[in-house]
Amino acid sequence: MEKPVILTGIRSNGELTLGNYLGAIKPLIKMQAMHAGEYQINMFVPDLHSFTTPVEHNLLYENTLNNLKIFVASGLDINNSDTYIYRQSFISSHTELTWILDCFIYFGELNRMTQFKEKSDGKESVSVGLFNYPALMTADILLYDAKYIPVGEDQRQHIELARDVAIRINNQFGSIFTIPEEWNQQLSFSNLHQGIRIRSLKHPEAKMSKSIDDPSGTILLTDNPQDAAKKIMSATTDSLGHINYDFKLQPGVSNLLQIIALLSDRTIEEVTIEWQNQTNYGELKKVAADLVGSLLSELQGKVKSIDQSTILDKLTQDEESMRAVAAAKLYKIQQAVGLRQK
Ligand code: AQP
Repeated sequence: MEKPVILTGIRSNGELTLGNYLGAIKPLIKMQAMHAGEYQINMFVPDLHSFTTPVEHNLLYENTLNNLKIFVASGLDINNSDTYIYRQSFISSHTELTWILDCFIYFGELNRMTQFKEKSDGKESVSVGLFNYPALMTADILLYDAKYIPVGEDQRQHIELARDVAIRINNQFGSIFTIPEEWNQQLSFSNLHQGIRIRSLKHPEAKMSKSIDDPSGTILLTDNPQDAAKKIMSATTDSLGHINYDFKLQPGVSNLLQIIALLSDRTIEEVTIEWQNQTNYGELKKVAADLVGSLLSELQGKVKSIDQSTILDKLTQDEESMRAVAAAKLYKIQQAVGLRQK
């Protein structure tokens, strides 16, 4: 029997942030360590998704390869025979399936997506690509029959859409797609009680994001560790004067507790108990700054030692394998909708 698939991707629309690392890269690497052998792991770069918001097009190709280096430096074992890395645009079935799915996804569904609303808010012109982002993501997931998709909380609605669309198509045409697990199952598979959402250090009510211009609120994985520590030391907190994990009342403090828990591999409960009712925000920031500084120093050291040609060889090999898998799935749905003979 084929192994169940775990799939995740990160756009290369900018430099990766601490939010990407804690919300997507680290959970995937943990999963690889826990489940290699039992599951197939697809770690891909959605390079087509990368310009649903404006990017520096002359940097996109290199950014994709740099991101892959960061995954490897973070601990992704690309020599593991169940792990595949690939670029979305190198497998044309992704875009072909998207068109078919577009005809089974309702306008209202895409129009309700929080990410679309947030990213289009206040913009004079918004691309159709941004609107259709979740349909392409649904294709990314369904082409490979992915069951588990470890992503941050911000992607929850998109996973739910992929699940709804798989159910809708299977109901109409028979069993074509594997149905991704429900959100709560996704969380328990990652050993989480709730989705991870790292906030901006300056504006802790908003998520830390690579496409929003918020330099003092965002830690880039390429930041100099001393500069990153300074950003944490000047993070926005509050004037309540005690430390509690409560995103409504104390978003800045809670964000720091969350960063500490994730970087020290402890639960948020353990970290909260340690700090509960303490009053020294400076101490809390210092602990977070030290952990982030160590992460960045270690990661940046490893990135330097990674040989790009090994990554390119692995990409070429895996893209060929995944092209065949994706084409076979595409053919099934083409037959179902009447584009190919049954
Ligand atoms: N702040 C965050 N906290 C937790 N997880 C996060 N992710 C992103 N930001 C945070 C997770 O990282 C993965 C990358 O997703 P993406 O790059 O494909 O798209 P995105 O969700 O739009 O991520 P970004 O980095 O915030 O990009 P921009 O700024 O362009 O929107 C996903 O698993 C996401 O959940």
